[in-house]
Amino acid sequence: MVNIVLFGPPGAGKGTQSEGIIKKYQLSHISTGDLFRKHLKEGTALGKLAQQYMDAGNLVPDQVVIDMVDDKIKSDGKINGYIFDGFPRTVAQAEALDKLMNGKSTPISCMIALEVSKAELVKRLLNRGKTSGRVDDQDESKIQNRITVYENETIPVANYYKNQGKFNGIQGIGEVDSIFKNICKVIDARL
Ligand code: B4P
Repeated sequence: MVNIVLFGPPGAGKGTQSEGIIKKYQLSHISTGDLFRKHLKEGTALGKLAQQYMDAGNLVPDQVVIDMVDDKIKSDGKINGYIFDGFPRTVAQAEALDKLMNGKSTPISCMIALEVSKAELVKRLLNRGKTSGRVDDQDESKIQNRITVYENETIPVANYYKNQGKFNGIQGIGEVDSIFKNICKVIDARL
């Protein structure tokens, strides 16, 4: 069992790289962003609550995110492991995840952090905004806010995993396939 936290700023390529990782290692994918967008599409109360935060580029409150992940994990059967994509985004979420996974005797194996410059992030997200229909990708000031929120609230999560000796930084600029190969090297070393 291998449990991976895929980390990085908005637009770093977490969703993009998750696709290849899930296929290769047959892992269960938990993307909190995707889960919220599914709730939004289905018009659930959780979706409506999350929308106001997401559209502005702010984080959804911790307890809401933690409860949603908790529910998802409890409903899973036997699996090879998890890839957590876009979660945890705060130290409180990281602590809750540790509690959850340690309680199942399947701790987090490693964090893989995609490193991408701000200019490249803004370029990618504005470009995705042309076709994604995502409100948070269409306005540069919202994108800047997401990056600021990342710097203030999410970067401390990297230090949390550094202190546990689980942090692995990967250059996130370049061909998707070559970034994927570097990610696989980190995962293979943990299998
Ligand atoms: P997320 O859905 O997690 O999304 P993201 O940060 O926008 O993007 P990601 O890094 O996955 O980028 P992608 O691969 O798509 O979050 C959205 C919102 O949900 C948050 O702002 C927040 O409000 C809420 N939320 C989610 N989780 C939460 C949590 N735990 N706590 C609180 N709130 C939470 O890549 C982006 C673009 O780059 C794509 O167009 C892609 O094609 C392109 N790209 C990828 N790799 C590339 C490469 N190597 N070269 C060139 N382009 C590349």
